[in-house]
Amino acid sequence: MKRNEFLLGEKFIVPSYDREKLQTSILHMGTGAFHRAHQAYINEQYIKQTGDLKWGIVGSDLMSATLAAKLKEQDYLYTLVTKGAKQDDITIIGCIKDMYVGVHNSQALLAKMCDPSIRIVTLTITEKGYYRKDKQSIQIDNEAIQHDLQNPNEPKTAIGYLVHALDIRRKNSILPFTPLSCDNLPQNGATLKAMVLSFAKEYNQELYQWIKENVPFPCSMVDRITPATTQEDIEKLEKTGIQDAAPVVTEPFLQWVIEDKFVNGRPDWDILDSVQFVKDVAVFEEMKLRLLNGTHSTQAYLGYLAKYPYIATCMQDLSLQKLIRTMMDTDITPSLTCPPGINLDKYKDSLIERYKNPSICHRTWQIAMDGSEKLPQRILNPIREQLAKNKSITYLSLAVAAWIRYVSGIDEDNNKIDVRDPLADELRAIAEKYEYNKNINDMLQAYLNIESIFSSDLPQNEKFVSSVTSWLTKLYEEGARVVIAKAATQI
Ligand code: CS2
Repeated sequence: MKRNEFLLGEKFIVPSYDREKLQTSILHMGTGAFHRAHQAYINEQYIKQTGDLKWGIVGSDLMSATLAAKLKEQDYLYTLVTKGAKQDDITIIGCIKDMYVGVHNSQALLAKMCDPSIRIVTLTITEKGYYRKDKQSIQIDNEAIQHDLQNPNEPKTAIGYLVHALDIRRKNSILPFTPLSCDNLPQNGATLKAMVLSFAKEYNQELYQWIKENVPFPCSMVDRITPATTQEDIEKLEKTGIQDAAPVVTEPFLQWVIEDKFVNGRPDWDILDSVQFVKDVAVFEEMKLRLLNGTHSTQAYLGYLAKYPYIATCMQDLSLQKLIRTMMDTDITPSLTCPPGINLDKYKDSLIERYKNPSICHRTWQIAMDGSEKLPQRILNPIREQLAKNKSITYLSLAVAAWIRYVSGIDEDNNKIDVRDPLADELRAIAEKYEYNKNINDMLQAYLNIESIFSSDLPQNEKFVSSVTSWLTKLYEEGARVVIAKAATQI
């Protein structure tokens, strides 16, 4: 394939704007499928519609060179396949112009972040990339964080890069960039700020003060269901004549709600209907994190146990579909404030429709990853709020029980589950120690005693503990499919 060109049938397809002239002012950390389906797509549309060539993207990957190498081969162009229930749309994205690999050359990435041309640093580094100890503090004793405190020129973590790059910009009187978190965390901007400040405080008091006074950390809510690309996706695309080693497959739905707080300029992404700049993102974030991500995780654990490979398969089980829709109404909605301009009933119905999309093969196993980092904001915070209001926690507790059953590492046919989680070893060891279902009460207590997940309040809440115990017992005795079916008949 010729560089800078994509072969489609007999024609070469390239973006309609002059890519040579595109400047790069955004640096993105964590250039995975989600970023390429969401922010990069939005940015591409913005460039096409406005002709503004200031806002190209430089990608980065902190951990692996694999994707960067594939993209480099095709001059960073890639195909975005949008799969509707009826038809596919194909867009060639050109706004990522280059990519840095931290693990190979951290100095080059750091230097790029200090370049005055970089005005925004966006992040999709997943929940565990924030090294949260609690709301305000970073895991200061973590090996990678310690490494970054001691090696300012060669950081490893995103937080390390941000702090050291901001420090160099401060010392050279370069305007800071705006760090913009695009991860599924509550108050993601405030969380990023807290972790950056917690690190900076340990590193240099003056820098800490400067960041506090000069760097805004807008929150944002991001949404587009984007499964990991498979070999099959690549082969299917090849049949249409497009050779792309790194395409992305996504759904039609798209939303980005951003707090309007930038220090060094920003594109008017909101010329697109799917983007909004607002004063307060919190209500949007909570709605999405609980209604979408919370029910996604519930389907991931229950669905995996029930042998449903994809979210769309979960939705084919009408009992599970009913349970998830009811969970949204009874266990989640009472904990929410309705965001302006949103009709919650329509939003919930549309989530079910999105989950049903048969062309999106979103594996339950993929969503089940990193549950110890996801559960608190998706499931446990709503549980706390529902308990305080004396509202239902029935299905939220079922989600917790299914997670415990899943992280035990053995499925209902006694096969090993490939549990991917920073705490995977610890989680499996608990199940082994209590011999799985032989000692459910003690085993459950041991799980609930993991403070970084459940804090100290939930293990002491009788209603919560008894509800999870009862579901976990049923999951072990009857299996996930029966539990789902019986629960649905009681709705
Ligand atoms: C999913 C999200 O993998 C997961 O945990 O819940 O990636 C989800 O698909 C996105 O947040 C949708 O916007």
